[in-house]
Amino acid sequence: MNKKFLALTLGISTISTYSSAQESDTKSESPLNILFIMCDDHSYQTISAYDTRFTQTPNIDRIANEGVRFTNSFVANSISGPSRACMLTGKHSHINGYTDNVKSRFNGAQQTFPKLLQTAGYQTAVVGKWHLTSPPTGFDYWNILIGQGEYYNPTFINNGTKEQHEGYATNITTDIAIDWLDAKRNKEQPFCLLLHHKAPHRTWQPDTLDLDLFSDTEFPLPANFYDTYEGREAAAAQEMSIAKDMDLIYDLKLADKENEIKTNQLGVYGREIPKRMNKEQRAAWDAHYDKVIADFKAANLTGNELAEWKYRQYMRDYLRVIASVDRNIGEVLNYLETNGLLENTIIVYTSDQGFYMGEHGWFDKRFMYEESFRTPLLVRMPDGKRGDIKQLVQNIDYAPTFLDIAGVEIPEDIHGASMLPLLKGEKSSDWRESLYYHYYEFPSEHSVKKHYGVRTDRYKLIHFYDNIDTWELYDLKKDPSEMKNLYGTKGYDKLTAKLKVELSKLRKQYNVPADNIPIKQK
Ligand code: SGN
Ligand code: CA
Repeated sequence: MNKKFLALTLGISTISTYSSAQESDTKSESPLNILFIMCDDHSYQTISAYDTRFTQTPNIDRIANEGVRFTNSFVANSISGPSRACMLTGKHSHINGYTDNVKSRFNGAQQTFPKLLQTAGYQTAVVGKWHLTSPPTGFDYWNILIGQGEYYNPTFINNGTKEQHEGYATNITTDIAIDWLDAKRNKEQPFCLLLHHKAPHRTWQPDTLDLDLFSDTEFPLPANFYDTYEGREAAAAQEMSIAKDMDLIYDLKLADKENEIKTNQLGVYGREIPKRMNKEQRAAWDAHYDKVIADFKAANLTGNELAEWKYRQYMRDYLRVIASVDRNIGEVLNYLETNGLLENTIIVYTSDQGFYMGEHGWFDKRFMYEESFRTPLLVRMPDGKRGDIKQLVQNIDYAPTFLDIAGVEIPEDIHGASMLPLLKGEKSSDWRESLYYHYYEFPSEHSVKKHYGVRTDRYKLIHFYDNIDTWELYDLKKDPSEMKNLYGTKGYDKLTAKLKVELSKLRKQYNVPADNIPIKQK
C-alpha cells in the first residue's frame, strides 16, 4: 500500500468514528475541524494583539490569548487574488499561475488544500470574498461575493445562484457561515470552513451602528508620513499616497449635496456609493457624513493640514470597519463555544496581506516593505502551544499545515512547510531562514513596480524591474521603517553578494523559470 493511500484510508477511518455527540470528549482521536478566518487588507497595526496604538480588538485577540501569535508572518505576493491562490495551493505565484489581480484567472483544476481535505473526508466550505475569477472548486458549499463585493446590501453567489442580501457585508458573511455550521453541514464529518470577509478593503465603509466611533480620536502621525523616498526610485513612483491619491469623495465619503467638492472620476463613483443603501441605512449615513462634510468645508484646509485631515478621516473609517469585524469574530467564537466546538476546532485568523496605515504617507499594499509584506497570523489550536512563534512563516505554509492537521500526506510539489510542529511547540531547528517574494502587477492601479526579493530575519534585498532596474537593501534591525537603502553603499558588498546567493537558492528551490523576470529597458 502506498503512503498516500494509507494516509487517506487512515483519514477516512478516523473520520467515520466522528460525530457531534463525541465532540467534547474524544478530541484527541477525531480530526480537528478547521476554521480559516481571513479579512481583506487587515493590517497587524490595527489588531491590539499586535499593536495597541490605534484600537482594541478583544475578540480577535482572544484567538491569540488562547493560542499563538506569529510575530514573523508574511505573504508571497501582497495582493488579493495572488495571495489567495498561494494559500489555496501552497505554491508561489509563478507555479499556481495567478500572478496578478488584473490578467490572471485561477485554474480551478489544479491541486488545492480544500480538494485534498475533501478527498480525505472533510466537509469544505467557503463564505465571503473569493476574488479568484473562476468558480470555487473543492468545496461542498460555497457562497461568495462577486469580485470585491459590496459593503451594503451585497449580492452573493450561492453555489452558482445569485442572491442579494439586505444588510452589511460583514454581518451577512458571518450569518451565512454560522448558518452553514449550524444547519447545513453534515455533522458526521469534520469541517474546513474558509470564512473570508471583504472588510476592511477600500473604500472602508462602516456599518451604520459604528459611524460615530473614533469621531474625536486623534491618531499619532507615523514618523515617516512625509517620506520623500530618497534613494528609493520605485517608492517615489507609486500612486498610493494619502495626500495625493486618496480621493475626498470616493475614499473619504465627502459626497456633498451641493456638489461643490470636485475631484476626478473616482469622485463620480464615490457619489454612487450611498445610492445602494436602503432608506434607514442612507439616513444614518447622511446624518454622519453631512456633518463631517460641513466641518471639512468650514475648515478650508490646504497643504499638510489637508493631508493630516485625510489621514485622520481614513483611520477613523478603517477602524470603524474593524470594530464590526471584531464584533463578528466574537459572534463566531461564541457560536463555537456554545456548541462545544472550541475544543476540536483549530481557528486561524489572518489577512490576505498587510496594509499601510499612513507609513511612508501611504494606504494600500503591494510592496515588499514590511507593512504590506507582513500579515497578521493568530492561531488557536486546542492543546497547542501558547505565546509567540518567531519563525519566518509565509502564506504558502497554510495549505501544508491544514493537510498535516488532517493527517493527509503533503504532496511534494507544495512549496510551503507545515507549521504544525511550531503550533505544537516542538523544536524546529531546520525551519527556513529566508523568504522569497514576487509582485507582478504593473502597470496597474497604484503604480507599484514589479519586484522580487529575499528577506532573512535581519536583512531584505529587493530588485525592482520591468521599466526600472533598481535594487534596495535594508538592515531591518537598524532601520525597521526601511528609509535608508543601503544597496551600493560602502561596506555592504559582501552582505549583498550573500543575499543574492540566497535569492538564487530560493528561486532554484521554488523552480522559478529563467524567463520569470524579463528586464526591459527603462
Ligand atoms: C481595488 C482598489 C485598489 C486595490 C485593489 C486590490 N481600488 O482595485 O485600491 O489596490 O482593489 O486590492 S477600488 O477603487 O476598487 O477600491 S485587493 O485587496 O483586492 O488586492
Ligand atoms: Ca487584499
